[in-house]
Amino acid sequence: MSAGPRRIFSGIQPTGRKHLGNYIGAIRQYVEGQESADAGAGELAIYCIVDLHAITVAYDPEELRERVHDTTAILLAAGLDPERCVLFRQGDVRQHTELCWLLGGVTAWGDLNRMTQWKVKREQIEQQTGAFVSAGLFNYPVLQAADVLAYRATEVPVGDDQRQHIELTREIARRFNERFGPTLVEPEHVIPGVGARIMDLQDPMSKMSTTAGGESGRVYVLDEPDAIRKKFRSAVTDSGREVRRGGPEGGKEGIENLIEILCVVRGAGPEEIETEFEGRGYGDFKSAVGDAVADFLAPVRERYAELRSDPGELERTLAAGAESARAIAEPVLADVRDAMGVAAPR
Ligand code: AQP
Repeated sequence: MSAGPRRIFSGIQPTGRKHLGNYIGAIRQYVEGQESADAGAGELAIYCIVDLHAITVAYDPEELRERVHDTTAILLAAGLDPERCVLFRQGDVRQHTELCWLLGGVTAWGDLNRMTQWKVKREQIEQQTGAFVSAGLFNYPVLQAADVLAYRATEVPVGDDQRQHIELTREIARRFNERFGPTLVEPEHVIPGVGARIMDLQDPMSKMSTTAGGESGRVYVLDEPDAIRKKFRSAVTDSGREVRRGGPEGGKEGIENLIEILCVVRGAGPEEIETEFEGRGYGDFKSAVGDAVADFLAPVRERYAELRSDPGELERTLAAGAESARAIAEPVLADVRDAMGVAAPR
């Protein structure tokens, strides 16, 4: 189906404690999307806190509600403005779960079984005692496809780890349109050129992650400045002394990660940073990155504290967002039901 005006959609997990990778790879892009969407031309940015995805692994119901508020406050503190984007909680918009079921009819089991995130998470869970791997975890990418396709999104800003899921979303839309006629829009993923994969500070071969790796490798958006500086000072690098990217032979992934982080925080290019730190050694460089990140995140942390102290207002914001989201998604669902021949005809 041919796409309408630019429509941006992305979802984020209500883990509450978002890390620097989430911030640089995704949240920063959400704000840019909101800023660049031209409302006059019908362009719109839609962001969703995916509580329904969170229930696919072990969780506590009371805590989930709290973490949704944490994540909402982080997004608002980072610059999302409910007057200029649609911000809502996934569980408030039933169209997501309905579309997930309907899309199950055009999703290949084998495709889901090939998803890297499924394989990795399943293995992580199986290593725990009393491991329970839910069917929801297996179906996670179908719900993710429904999230995006329910809005006929044209763009999905995500970090590099979500590339495969967005490819599958495109495949599901294609298969649906071939089988039932042009109904859904195949979205493009938008992966930032710099900062799409921020690496763990203690294990620079692995991405910074909420569930894998230890606390010292992960910088939280809400960490105190001193904690941030300490984590960067102890970041794993290599036995060399030169602050420069490693090239294809590898071996300098730690330094490369720090250069990339500083590029994003300063809005600078890597050459500029390599020149500035020439001959200054790793200690100086790591301190400079820690200071820059602490300064970068401080205003977000301060705004967060204020926003998080008013859960009633956060709920009102989410409720208003859900109402707007339903108004966009329902006509798409009506088209999908009609095309598939389910439920009473319109
Ligand atoms: N290390 C990262 N670098 C850049 N972008 C990243 N993202 C995640 N990690 C990095 C992007 O952040 C967005 C929101 O992610 P999420 O909270 O929905 O969870 P996730 O993708 O599963 O990543 P997490 O938070 O690290 O959790 P786990 O431990 O489960 O992998 C997404 O756009 C993601 O690409």
